Amino acid sequence: ENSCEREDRKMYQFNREEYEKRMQWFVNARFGMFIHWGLYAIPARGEWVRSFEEIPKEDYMKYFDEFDPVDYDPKKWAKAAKEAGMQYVVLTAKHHDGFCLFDSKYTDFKSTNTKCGRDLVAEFVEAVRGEGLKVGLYFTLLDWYHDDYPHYGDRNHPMRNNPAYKNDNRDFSRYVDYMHNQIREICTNYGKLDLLWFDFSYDDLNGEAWRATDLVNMVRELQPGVIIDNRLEASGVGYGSMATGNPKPYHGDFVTPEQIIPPEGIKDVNGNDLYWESCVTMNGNWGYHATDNFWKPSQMLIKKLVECVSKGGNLILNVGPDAKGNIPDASQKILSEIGTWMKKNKNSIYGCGKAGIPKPDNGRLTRNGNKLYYHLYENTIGPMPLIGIKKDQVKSIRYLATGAEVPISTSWVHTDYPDIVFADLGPNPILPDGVDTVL
Ligand code: JFZ
Repeated sequence: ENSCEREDRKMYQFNREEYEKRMQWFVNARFGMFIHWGLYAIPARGEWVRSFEEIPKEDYMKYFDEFDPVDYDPKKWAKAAKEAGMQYVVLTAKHHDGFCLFDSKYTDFKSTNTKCGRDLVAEFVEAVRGEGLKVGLYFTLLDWYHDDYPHYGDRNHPMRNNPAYKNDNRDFSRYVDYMHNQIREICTNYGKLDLLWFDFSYDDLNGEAWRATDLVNMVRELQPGVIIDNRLEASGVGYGSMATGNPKPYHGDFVTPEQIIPPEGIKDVNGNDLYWESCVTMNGNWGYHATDNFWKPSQMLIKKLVECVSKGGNLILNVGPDAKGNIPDASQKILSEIGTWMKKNKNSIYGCGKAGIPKPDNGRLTRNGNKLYYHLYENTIGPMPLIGIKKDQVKSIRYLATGAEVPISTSWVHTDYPDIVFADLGPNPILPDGVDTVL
């Protein structure tokens, strides 16, 4: 099927009301899990290993021959996500190496043709839905396996123009047909998908080079409620036309800052907030890496989640399961520590957004309607000033984790500040949760 044959299709038209409606769950969720998993879990040097090490196709095939994730049990992944307080999970159905975790009829390079013989995506979507979470699939626009893909696609990498990979018979249009066909399979064979995460555009490979309008029309027809990232047009950097006030049909629904939290949230040219999701790794790699032990502490990641919410965005935190299909112990530990905090403090995350008050110097603010959540990061000496909050706006103050009352201070100490509300955290205020105490 090509673009001409699709003329009868209903063309996607931007509709603000439908847009806000389909974004509702995503905005309320605020916290998701990214899973990067594929053949590259075997070399265990990250998902770019084939490109970075310039591994020829024949040599990479040994991982295909070996692939046998005996411990693959996506119910465990889904449970781990849920326990951490995450509300959606996105799995790499296909990453840049071209290996499909789903049973595509357009390639032999797929999990069903390995020792494991399973459609890993089918089991995944079922497991995630089983936990009551939203389900998403990541799908690469690049494909280092397909003979018609022009080059390795890393703008900084020598392999991109490596003459050894020159092939005058490449037919890019044939590749795009292949890509569209596989996305049609993804959108047809796995039930209702909540999110699609396409990755990524660069140089002249963006937008209509992928026949993106056509692609989005197809996706919207097959999956009417799905939300789509912005990388059919933009990449990790750059917001795309969504921010210009003149969005292209394939602008996507949300912006995808990568390994960064946008300093001041993200707005379009007219000053309206855009939907965004920071994608962040727990160590320094997306795919499993055997020797990367630079794990971010869970206390820090909790603060990063709060930072995203306080700036009006989401956080999708990554895990890279190993070759057997297990989430690494270090990631598991981080997830459960975040979960402990989330169990008590989730109301300051779900459904919350910007507070509309400047960030206080001792923490961050999130808001849900008329409830303000004060994430306190520093002890105070004596009563704690609630800067930016007017007296008549404060009805009561509670510790979110315990429900315990925090009296409004009447101490003589601060009579010099008649307009500031002080919270009385007691004579020797100690933050009960140590790190991120929410009032
Ligand atoms: C991409 C992938 O290459 C990576 O493996 C991972 O899946 C991540 C979530 O997304 O990373 C990118 C994509 C684009 C840029 C940088 C990293 N970019 O354009 O700068």
